[in-house]
Amino acid sequence: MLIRNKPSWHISHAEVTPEPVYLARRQFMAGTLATATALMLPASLLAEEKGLRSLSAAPNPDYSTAETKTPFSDVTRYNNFYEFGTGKGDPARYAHEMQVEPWFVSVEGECARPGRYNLADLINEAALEERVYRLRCVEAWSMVIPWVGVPLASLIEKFEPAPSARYVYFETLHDPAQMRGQRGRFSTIEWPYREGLRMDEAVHPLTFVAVGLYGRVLPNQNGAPLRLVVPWKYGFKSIKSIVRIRFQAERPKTTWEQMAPHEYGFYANVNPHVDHPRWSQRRERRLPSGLLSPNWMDTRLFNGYEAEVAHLYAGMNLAEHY
Ligand SMILES: Nc1nc2c(c(=O)[nH]1)N[C@H]1C(S)=C(S)[C@@H](COP(=O)(O)O)O[C@H]1N2
Ligand SMILES: [Mo]
Repeated sequence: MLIRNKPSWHISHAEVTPEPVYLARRQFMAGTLATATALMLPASLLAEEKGLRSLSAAPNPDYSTAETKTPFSDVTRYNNFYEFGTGKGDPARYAHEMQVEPWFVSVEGECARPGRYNLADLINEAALEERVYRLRCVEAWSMVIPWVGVPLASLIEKFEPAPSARYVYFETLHDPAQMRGQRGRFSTIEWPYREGLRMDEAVHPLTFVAVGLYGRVLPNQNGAPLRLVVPWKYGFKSIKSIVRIRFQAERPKTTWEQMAPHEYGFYANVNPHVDHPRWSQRRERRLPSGLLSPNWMDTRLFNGYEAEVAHLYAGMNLAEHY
């Protein structure tokens, strides 16, 4: 007998699982078989990863979690980078339209060495390290990503900030010709994307600037060629494709805080006890996550970096300064 209409629950893995998650699962299965892994990987995925220049970086176990890493395919296909669209797949689809070499960073404000720097002269490739950090998005999903880069403090010291510089401000490239999300009147954000840190947060040893991930240069969708990584704060603080750094006395106006101050604060420290007005922050979906294995877990204060960073906020009411 020919059953024309399968019952609704009779669906294959591929149908219920978002494609990146499905591909990642195949990759994982291949790994457990331990042989001929490459044969089971989708050719396109391999090509994508191989197409990126590799970077050698010394693993830094002191600053790395041993948690299972989120596969390359999820890290590079499920992104927030509104300059290329608001869909999670938009950055992977369109970020190749951005030219990342050469790349210049303007350094301004209260420091002894302002100027327009060529990124190639700012990052010493021999000093690169790998750090495996958790990344917790304010939207309640998270990943574990092996970043390649240097501590932000090592970059900041080159510019010799003045004692009056209490904050560091960052800006992303604003170029509608290369960033389709910045074109037209459909864009919701007032560009460029802006972020900032208090100086003590900026020079904290956990605060990192990434130029790569998974041992390769950063894919454009992840914020090439230079992006911030602040692992104890919600992902929106980790600004991508940085072209401007300014040292200043006043607290900078940052993109999400300006757009919706009741929902997104300047501090944006990961905190399971302070809910977003429209959803709970108590738990998070660790990617890869699918309908059959959503992979929910408890969110930790300061994203699990409490021992390292809690002192920065001693005496502060975290519900008030969210
Ligand atoms: N310029 C810029 N930086 C950005 C964003 C953005 O839209 N534009 N999104 C932020 C958000 S909300 C998150 S969660 C992270 C996502 O980084 P990933 O795509 O590398 O995982 O980037 C952050 N940095
Ligand atoms: Mo985010």
